[in-house]
Amino acid sequence: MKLSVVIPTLNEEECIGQVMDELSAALEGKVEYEVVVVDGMSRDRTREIARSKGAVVVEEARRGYGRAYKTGFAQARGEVIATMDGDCTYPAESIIPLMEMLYEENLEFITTDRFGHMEEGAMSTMHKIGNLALSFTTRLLFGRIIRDSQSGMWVFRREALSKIRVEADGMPFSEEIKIEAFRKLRSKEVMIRYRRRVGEVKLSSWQDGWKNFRFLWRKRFRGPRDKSLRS
Ligand SMILES: Nc1nc2c(ncn2[C@@H]2O[C@H](COP(=O)(O)OP(=O)(O)OP(=O)(O)O)[C@@H](O)[C@H]2O)c(=O)[nH]1
Ligand SMILES: [Mg+2]
Repeated sequence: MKLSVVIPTLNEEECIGQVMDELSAALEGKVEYEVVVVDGMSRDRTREIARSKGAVVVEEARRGYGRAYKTGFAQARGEVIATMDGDCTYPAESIIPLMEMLYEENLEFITTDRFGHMEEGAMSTMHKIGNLALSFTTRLLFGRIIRDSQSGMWVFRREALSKIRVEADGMPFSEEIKIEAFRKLRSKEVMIRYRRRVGEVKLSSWQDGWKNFRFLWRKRFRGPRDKSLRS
C-alpha cells in the first residue's frame, strides 16, 4: 500500500461523502491508497456514508482529535500518510503533489500553511488571531519557523512516526506533531488552498486556543514525558 489518508470525524455527515468523492477524483488510478476514517462515535450518518464510499472506518470511543490520529496511524498501512479533516476544508488534489515533493526533496514530513490561499470566510478573525498567536508562541518557545502551527493537513512517511513522540490526545496534537517533526525529521511547510468549512465547528476558539497555548509552555518547560501533556 502506497498511501493512507487518515481522517478523524465527529458528526461530519454533511461533508464526509464529498471528502471521499474528492479523494477518489484526485487519487483513483494514480496511486494505490486507502482511506481510514477514525470516527469518535458520531451520532449521525458519518460512519455509514464513509463506509459506503469505500473508507475503512475505525471506531474510537475515546474523545480527542489527537487520540483519533494515534488510533488511525496505528491502523494505516500506507508507506505515506496524508491527513485532513472530514469537513471539506483541505484540498485532496494537493496530496499527490505533496507526496512527490516528499520523495523528490527527500523529506520525511510536510505540513501545510493555510494562510496563503484562504477562501473568504474559511477562518473567523478570532480564529486567525488565535492561530497567529499560537504560531508566534511556537516560534518563540521552540525557535521553529512554522507559519501555521494549527493546520491539520500533513503528508509524511509512516516510518518517520517511530522517530517522534507526540503525547497530546486533544487539539494540541496538531502543534506538537509539527514541533516534533521540525526538531527530529527532515521537514518542510508548504502553502495549500483552504476552504470554508461545511457542518458544525467542533473546536471552541477560546477553550481550545487556551489549551493549545498552555500546552506549548508545558511541553517547552516540563519535559517530554509529562503526563499533563495528555489533556
Ligand atoms: N474522532 C474524533 N474526531 C474529532 C474529534 N474532534 C474533532 N474531530 C474531527 O477532527 C477534525 C478537525 O476538527 P474541526 O472541528 O474541523 O477543527 P478545526 O479544523 O481546527 O476547526 P475549523 O477550522 O473550524 O474547521 C474534523 O474532521 C472533526 O470532525 C474527536 O474528539 N474525535
Ligand atoms: Mg476543520
